[in-house]
Amino acid sequence: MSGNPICELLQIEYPIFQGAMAWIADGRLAAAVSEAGGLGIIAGGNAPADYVREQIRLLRERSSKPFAVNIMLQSPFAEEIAQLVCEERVPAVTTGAGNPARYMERWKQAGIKVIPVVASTAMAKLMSRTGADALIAEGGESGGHVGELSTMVLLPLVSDVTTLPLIAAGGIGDGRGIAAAWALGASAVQLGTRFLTARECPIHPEYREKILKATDRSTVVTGRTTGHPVRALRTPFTREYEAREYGGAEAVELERLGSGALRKAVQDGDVQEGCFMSGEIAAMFTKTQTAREIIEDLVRDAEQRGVRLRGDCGL
Ligand code: TUI
Repeated sequence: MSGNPICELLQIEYPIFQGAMAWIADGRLAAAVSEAGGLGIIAGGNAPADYVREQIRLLRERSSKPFAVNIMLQSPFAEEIAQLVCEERVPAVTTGAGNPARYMERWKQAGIKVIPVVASTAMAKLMSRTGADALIAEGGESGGHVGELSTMVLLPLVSDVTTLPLIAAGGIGDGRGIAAAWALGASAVQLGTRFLTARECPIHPEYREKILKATDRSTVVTGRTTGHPVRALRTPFTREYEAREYGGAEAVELERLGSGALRKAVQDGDVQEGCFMSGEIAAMFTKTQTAREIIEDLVRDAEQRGVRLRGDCGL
């Protein structure tokens, strides 16, 4: 049986990525996921390069398995983190919220596997031409900064315009989602919201409680008028944001309101002013587990639905 292309590319056991959640996905969470056989990803978010260097160090103290660093391309520190990953020889980079073309050659020369997030077929074509090793096709069911298309539509359309291996993201929570992702053309999955429930995930207990209590109507997308739509749990913050957004507020006022709100949720559990980013799939999760339990659960569940994630991954 031929191996899974993503497991072969990254030398990982299971084709399961942990989403790169800004302020959340640190070296400890990523190490736990990589140690369990998935791909742990450190989120650069809006943090400076020194923070990312420290997280890489923390991860390497805990795991010698492959991992990735995610670069949020709208970060003021994107350039310095782009350089740092070369110096640190990180095995793989994922990117989000923009076009990483200007960094690709540098990363390829450093031997880094490059896996951009795409939210459209145009970006998928461009990234295929520019030398990406694989693509994460992320649908608007996901949490945080979202594109316009749903995973159900984006995946097969992207699959039609590229021969690169695809990682499906957005709306995946269990083996059913994995089986669906395979049917749509993916050979790996990325889950963010499910890893918010991991014991190793460094979020405020209030944040975790909100995720565990979420229902199917709990998330909302704000910021469409600014060009930076964000999906988060419905809270006083999103209600205030919506009131201003639909009351005709300028983008700068909205950006000011949003700035720092994610950090307030993650670190302070601030239920009034925090922005609790979350995917739609939060409604599916009712308990905390270790990262290893989550991965083992996903592998078992996918197998029961006819998708084999172990044993044929080329290791
Ligand atoms: O990037 C994400 N999700 C994120 S980033 C983030 S950090 C943040 N913090 C505070 C406020 C706002 C954001 C939180 N969540 N996902 C990956 C993703 N990338 N989704 C969509 C895209 C994307 C969008 C446009 C990728 C490429 C793209 O190309 C635009 C272009 O330049 O043509």
